[in-house]
Amino acid sequence: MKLSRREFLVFGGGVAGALATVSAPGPVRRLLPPRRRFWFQKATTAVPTVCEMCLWRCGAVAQVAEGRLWKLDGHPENPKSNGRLCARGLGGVGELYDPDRLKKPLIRTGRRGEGQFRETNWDEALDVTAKALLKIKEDHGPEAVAFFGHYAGDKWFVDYLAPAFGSPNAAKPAVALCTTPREVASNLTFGRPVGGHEPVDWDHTRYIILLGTHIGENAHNTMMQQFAAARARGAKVVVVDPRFSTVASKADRYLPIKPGTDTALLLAWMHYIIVNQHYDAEYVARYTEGFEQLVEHVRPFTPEWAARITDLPAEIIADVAKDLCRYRPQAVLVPGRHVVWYGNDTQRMRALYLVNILLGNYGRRGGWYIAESPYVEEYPLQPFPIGSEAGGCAGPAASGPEASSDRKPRADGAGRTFLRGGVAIQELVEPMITGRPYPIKGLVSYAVNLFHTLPVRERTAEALRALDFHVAVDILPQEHTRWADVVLPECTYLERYDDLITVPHKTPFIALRQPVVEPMHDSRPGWWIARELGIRLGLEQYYPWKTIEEYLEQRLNSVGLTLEEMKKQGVSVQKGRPYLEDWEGKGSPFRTESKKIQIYCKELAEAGIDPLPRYEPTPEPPEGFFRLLYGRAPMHTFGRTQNNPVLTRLMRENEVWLNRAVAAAMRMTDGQRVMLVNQDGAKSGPVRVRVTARIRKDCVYLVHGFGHNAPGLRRAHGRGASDTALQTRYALDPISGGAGLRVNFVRLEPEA
Ligand SMILES: Nc1nc2c(c(=O)[nH]1)N[C@H]1C(S)=C(S)[C@@H](COP(=O)(O)OP(=O)(O)OC[C@H]3O[C@@H](n4cnc5c(=O)[nH]c(N)nc54)[C@H](O)[C@@H]3O)O[C@H]1N2
Ligand SMILES: Nc1nc2c(c(=O)[nH]1)N[C@H]1C(S)=C(S)[C@@H](COP(=O)(O)OP(=O)(O)OC[C@H]3O[C@@H](n4cnc5c(=O)[nH]c(N)nc54)[C@H](O)[C@@H]3O)O[C@H]1N2
Ligand code: SF4
Ligand SMILES: [Mo]
Repeated sequence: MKLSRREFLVFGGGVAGALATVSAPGPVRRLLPPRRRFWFQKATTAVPTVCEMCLWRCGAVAQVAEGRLWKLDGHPENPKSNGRLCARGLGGVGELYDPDRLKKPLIRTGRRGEGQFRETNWDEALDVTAKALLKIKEDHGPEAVAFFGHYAGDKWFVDYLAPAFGSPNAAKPAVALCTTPREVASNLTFGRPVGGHEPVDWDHTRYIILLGTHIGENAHNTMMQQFAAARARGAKVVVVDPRFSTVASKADRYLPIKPGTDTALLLAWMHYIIVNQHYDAEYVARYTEGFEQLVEHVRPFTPEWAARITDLPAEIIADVAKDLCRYRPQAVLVPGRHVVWYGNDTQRMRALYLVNILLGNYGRRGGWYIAESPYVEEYPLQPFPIGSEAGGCAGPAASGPEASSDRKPRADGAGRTFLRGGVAIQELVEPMITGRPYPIKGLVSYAVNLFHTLPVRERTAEALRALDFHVAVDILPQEHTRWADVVLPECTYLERYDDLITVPHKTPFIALRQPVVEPMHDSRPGWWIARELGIRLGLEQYYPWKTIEEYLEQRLNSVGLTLEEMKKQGVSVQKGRPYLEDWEGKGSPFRTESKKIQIYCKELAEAGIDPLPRYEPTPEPPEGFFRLLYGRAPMHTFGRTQNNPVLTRLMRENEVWLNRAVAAAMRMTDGQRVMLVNQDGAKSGPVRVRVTARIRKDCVYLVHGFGHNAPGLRRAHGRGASDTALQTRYALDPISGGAGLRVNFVRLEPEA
């Protein structure tokens, strides 16, 4: 597909880059096809910054000329990018120059959801917002205003403005829909989080197992690079997935597991490794507690037992276990990231960790390294009235003191003591609808795609209808912005500073996001919006800094850096302690009570929960229905890039994957348009059918993020189907508060 000259002019050089999946940095000219060269006759300036086209946050280098961004490359020294960007990173140019962006502050004139607004200036928009939030605070207390956020800028709202305002209801809803179970399981087992950058020691591993996690479609840049390098080095790969994913096509073994049965497979692997005494006995004795209980626990879980549940041959289950032991400790089961699947997800993650532990790979070369955060001090602020403990998709944020309010409807306050950072989603919106345990009347939403991210859309709408006031800070006219009273247009990551990007890693590092061009339209950076709002809310004492430069300078000085230097280099890498040997004589890396790895989890036992993981079946699809599975496509991020002029050209809409034999029996043909209807009658589509042998017969598959119905997203509107629209149920993980989304079923109806 070729661009027209006009589109090229509008969207600049990023197009040339986006069509190649990755590109090395270098003189811009060399990377361009010769006939486009004339656009780049002028010299460009290279400005290092940080990509935010997804949450991985790679280092980027922007090529800028005459105030215009022409191209983005990967930062060569940033460990996240290692000189490259993924297709979405390259397509950041399209986000900056998307003509559909929010351009001016808006005030609602019609009913919520109607999308009727008038344009206004920043003063009025901020004054109206502050007045409404203060009124709610006066009438109901500060906790009656909730703050939802995601992405880097949520620091200014969820982690800063909310606790300064005094609201404990500061949440990153994406957490409970993404990583919570693996983080909670990791904290219970190792006393450490997994963290935003999965600490798999790709550089040395020889045997890799991927459960679900679909690297390559899940396009986290460095992980794709490291996976490819490991594979090229000869590492063996096993993929367990009901769908023959892209990465399955690179695997030595593909296990088409029955959806929802992974815990049984993991238990059988433990059984095999223990019964055959193939585990790392020295490691287990030295670093773990509770192995004896595990030996008893897994006795019944033979490969034959698991074969009946998982639909996989017992010999293959045993073979893989044998191989794992042959390659240990350079053998690793990768944690995955989106791990809210069926509701029993913390236990599945515990099971995955336990197999790794038997292989003795945590803290060992070729297994899991021990990730540490870089050292850098926070800006010295006077303490907030309450602590901030919201976590991000990338794991729990730095937690402050426990929130003092006993009137908080948060999951950790409601008896689920294991929940840190993640918030069970029903506890986010119920108080808005029912006023119980106390009312939430106001919402500040920052970069959360409420209607695409949260399941049970009808309830989200009900909650938004019930609010006294909703202010949305976004860059695009997404559906939820139509449900706001005030809409504040933020500028994109390419037009602003954010707080320092600090990454727990093998080599912990700090990176700087800085503007590469001036803010377009009447948009403003998040830090500025939050600060201006804070001052209008009477919170000046928490904003002793006047400019973001001043704030960043102070933080950087704490590690002997200056802003001037960081603006040039973009990144500063520190030394880590990735392996157990680096900890010899320096205390235990395991921050559990016993300072050992908890195979048997006492904390769970005390709470009356299985201290060792057990397989729990998930309900089967009713007759005529398929389980709805979903995942990523490499050229899109969630529901935020379907309008991106560059990325839309790479993938315009999603398709519903349907097994070939099933399609034949149903007389469905490839490319046919259908509506998807779920068990509760919710519909989405029309969407094209992709008839394929690459999926089991009991499920169908959609790429998440399509099926937009906001008219302002002119390119995305009406294209494809939305998995979220079909998720009218979820299975709550009782340990972490995560919401398992793969418990919805759909049937296909030919389009009328
Ligand atoms: N391009 C792109 N990349 C992204 C993102 C993006 O938006 N776009 N988002 C990023 C984020 S925040 C996240 S959380 C990650 C998510 O990416 P992952 O963590 O890799 O997501 P998963 O949900 O584990 O993987 C989806 C796969 O699980 C398979 N699957 C479904 N059910 C089962 C089952 O019962 N058992 C097994 N074994 N497999 C199953 C599906 O067929 C699909 O191939 O992606 C990240 N990377
Ligand atoms: N059905 C279903 N639900 C899911 C998932 C799924 O696969 N299927 N995945 C889950 C997972 S793993 C995750 S991590 C979450 C992701 O959840 P979200 O982060 O909510 O997903 P996005 O669609 O990326 O929404 C980002 C929002 O921020 C806006 N935005 C983008 N850039 C900026 C910016 O610079 N500033 C501001 N102010 N706004 C910006 C976008 O327009 C969009 O409205 O979704 C979860 N929910
Ligand atoms: S993985 Fe891609 S989109 Fe995400 S930060 Fe890196 S380059 Fe940007
Ligand atoms: Mo995620």
